Amino acid sequence: MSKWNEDHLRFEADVYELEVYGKIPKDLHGVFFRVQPDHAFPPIFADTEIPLNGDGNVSSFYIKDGHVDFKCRYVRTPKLVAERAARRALFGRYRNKYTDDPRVRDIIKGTTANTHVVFHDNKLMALKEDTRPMELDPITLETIGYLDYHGTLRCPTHTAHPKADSATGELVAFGYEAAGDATPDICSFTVDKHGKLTEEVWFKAPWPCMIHDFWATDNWVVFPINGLKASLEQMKGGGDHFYWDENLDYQLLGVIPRRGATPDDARWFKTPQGCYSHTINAYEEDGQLVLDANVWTDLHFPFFPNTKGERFLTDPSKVRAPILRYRFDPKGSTEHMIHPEGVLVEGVNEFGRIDDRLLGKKYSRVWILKIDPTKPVHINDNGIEKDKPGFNVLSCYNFDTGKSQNYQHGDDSTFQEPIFVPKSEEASYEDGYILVVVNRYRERRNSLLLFEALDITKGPLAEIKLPFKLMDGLHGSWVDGKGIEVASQKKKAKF
Ligand code: V55
Ligand code: FE
Repeated sequence: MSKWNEDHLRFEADVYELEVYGKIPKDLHGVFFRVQPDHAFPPIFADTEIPLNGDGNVSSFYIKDGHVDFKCRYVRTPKLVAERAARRALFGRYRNKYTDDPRVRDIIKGTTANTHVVFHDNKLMALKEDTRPMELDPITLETIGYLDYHGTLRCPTHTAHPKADSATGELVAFGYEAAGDATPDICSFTVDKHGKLTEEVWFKAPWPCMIHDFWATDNWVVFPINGLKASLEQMKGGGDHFYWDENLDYQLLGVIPRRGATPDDARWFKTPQGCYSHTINAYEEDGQLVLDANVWTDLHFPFFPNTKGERFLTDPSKVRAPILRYRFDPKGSTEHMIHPEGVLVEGVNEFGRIDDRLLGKKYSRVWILKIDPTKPVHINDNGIEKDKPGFNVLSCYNFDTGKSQNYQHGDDSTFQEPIFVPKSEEASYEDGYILVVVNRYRERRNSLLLFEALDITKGPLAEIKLPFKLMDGLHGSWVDGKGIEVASQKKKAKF
């Protein structure tokens, strides 16, 4: 028997009035949405199943007048609905339809809505990069159905990391493997504030690979092309969707204009070996593009095989993810390799978030998780005390001063992705709150911590305790209470 049922939450819950220690600012009103991949059924290929394939279980923390209510619901993807009806898993390996049960193969897509929750055009969307956005009711978390941006979306895939432009109200997005599994086709598009596509360009990357995130500035979009390549042959053989090309000694940045682009406008800049995953932010300065990201020094998903079929070769004690900054002319020569301007922060850095109002614009701060290996995390694993590496440090790095602030929540805690919450629409940039879910291993439950963004070292203003343990989640968003009210009024008017 696999440990599947111990490691998963699998329930849907409403918790009214979470315990609050400390003080939540009285005027803070809104909802923090986040999602965790949470297998609803024992996987068919249990021994080689990967966490990226868990069913999307979305949670909401509704904050108003100093009180917090919690809710979590599975997204009713066609996969979950079919598997619930069958009372067992029907879908096979991650993004490999050739391993699905013949009853569903080629009929239902085994996709999971498990990566991000984003609010645009008063609609809440659960996202998975291999398909379209799934709309959820922001109050009840009920699944409404797939969104096609009022019939304007042609691309069958949609990144889980679209970028909202606070100046124009647009959502800048793309899909990869856009012409089918393992195709190098990218569809880059823009959705306006009314939820309709206004820009769309299709072009081909030099090879098909996992393009999990990207950068968008006022005038450019940039796609990180890494060595985690997609292979139709491998899928047809019953294997994984991706393999790691360990022989590749460079990566690429694919640059294309954000507006009015044609396929020929795409340009590919060579960058040093590593593995791109999440970006932090990008902006334009003096005609140059400035791109920030934590870049892994090796494959960050060790469960994927390399070209020889070998897995788990990445040494977790050696792999790093420093924060790098690239600066180059998007119209300049692609002949020579572009090197990062510098390593801004050493070590393992992941899940960086900024004040989203500054996406694509010049900014100063990132709030990000770090692994400090000198401070192991004490966990109690079925009665056995042991140490575990993990994201034990919440950090804020200031790009202007080069200084960091760090915070650790006791010796038994790791963090999930932090998010930035503006104090009000008018509040100055980066002056807000940080909300972050913390895993508290001794208590075997989670808390939501609320910090003053500009000084995390003084500790949380409030610790909001859940009565149970969540799984490690991925990404989430803060939605202002006004947005939620508009969405719920629209719904009342509709039904
Ligand atoms: C990621 C997560 C995914 C996925 C591809 O963090 C990349 C990266 C949870 O699913 O399918
Ligand atoms: Fe992600």
